[in-house]
Amino acid sequence: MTRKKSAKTLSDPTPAAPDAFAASAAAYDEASGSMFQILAPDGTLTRPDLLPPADVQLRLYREMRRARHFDERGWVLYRQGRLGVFPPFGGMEASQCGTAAALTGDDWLFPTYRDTGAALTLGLPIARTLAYWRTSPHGWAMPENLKVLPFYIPIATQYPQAVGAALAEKRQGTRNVAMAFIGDGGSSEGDFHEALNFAGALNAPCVFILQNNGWAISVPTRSQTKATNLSKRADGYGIPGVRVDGNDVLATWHVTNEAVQRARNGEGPTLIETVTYRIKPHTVADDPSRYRTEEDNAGWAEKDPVERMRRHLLTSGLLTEEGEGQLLAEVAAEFEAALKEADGYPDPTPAEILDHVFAEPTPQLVKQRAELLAEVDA
Ligand SMILES: Cc1ncc(C[n+]2csc(CCOP(=O)(O)OP(=O)(O)O)c2C)c(N)n1
Ligand SMILES: [Mg+2]
Repeated sequence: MTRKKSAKTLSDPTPAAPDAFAASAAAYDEASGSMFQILAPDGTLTRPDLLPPADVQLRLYREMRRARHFDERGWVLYRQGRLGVFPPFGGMEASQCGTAAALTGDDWLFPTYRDTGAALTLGLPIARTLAYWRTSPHGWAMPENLKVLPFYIPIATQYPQAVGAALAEKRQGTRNVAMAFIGDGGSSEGDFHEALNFAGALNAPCVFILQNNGWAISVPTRSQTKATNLSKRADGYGIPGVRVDGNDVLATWHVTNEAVQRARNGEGPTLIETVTYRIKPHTVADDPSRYRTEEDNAGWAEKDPVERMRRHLLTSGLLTEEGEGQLLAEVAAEFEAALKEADGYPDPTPAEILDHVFAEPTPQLVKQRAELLAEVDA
């Protein structure tokens, strides 16, 4: 693949020029290694031998539909002033739901701000998730029966912490695993590399998901690193790395399921690069037309993970149009009930922002809390 070389550097503050290389091309660059795939973008099977049982296929579709519904309703609620700024993930459902669906409720999930689809798949209640993006404390504390960490906003910190959780499980003699998500941008942070080395050296039961969605805010993957196949970063740490079509939910589930089983069996960590695309803006408050072109986005709508799986299920007869109508109605009803629940939570109060930082507040926080309350009262 030939591509015009861009002179743009990371320190260049100007938006990407129209001739900047296309992130989409980078993600699917043939020279960077083939991707594992089961379901082609047109909904036909490239590996029919690896089709999971019908109940798994239907669950994967349902989880993607739940995630997409959240994403779509989230935009509307944001515009109505009923949800704060949140990072959309529409188009990345296969990358998030297919991977998280390989876990059970006894496993750990360390999601980033973009991984609502993964958290919902593992069972995080929708109402709690809405509360999180409303900055309500009801969304900060995760349910006690679930080992899902609050969405990480600081890039990459979750990776070494996931290794710690995995090692704790190992020491306790369980077969539970820890799964952590990170973006292409985050995979250039030191924490990412330290975590992989740490997990490899100590054979931690970890599954590392690296979602390569083509962009770290306005910086395309190709400008972030000279590496063209991020899964190969695993080689440096002696652990397996897999590059998978991140818009193929059968592929993401298959690969992750294998990695989870290996981790449970004491065979150590795996890095999975899911090659996908951030069709949407970085957050609902971002304007990507400032830094990327139609050419960058070209071809990605056709690779949509939900539509791809839908075609397959309808063709194979596992789903009928009528059955899908019922599924969508159930998904919508579940969301509206959760929204009602979230609407019933009391509004956050100013000092609560400090109340949940430490079990025992530090003297500085006590002082700041008093100052804050005095200011609010005035
Ligand atoms: C430690 C840290 N540095 C910088 C930021 C600002 N920041 C927020 S999102 C982002 C880009 C991350 O891109 P990527 O890892 O590809 O994740 P994506 O947003 O694509 O899901 C940056 C730099 C941050 N939140 N934390
Ligand atoms: Mg990214």
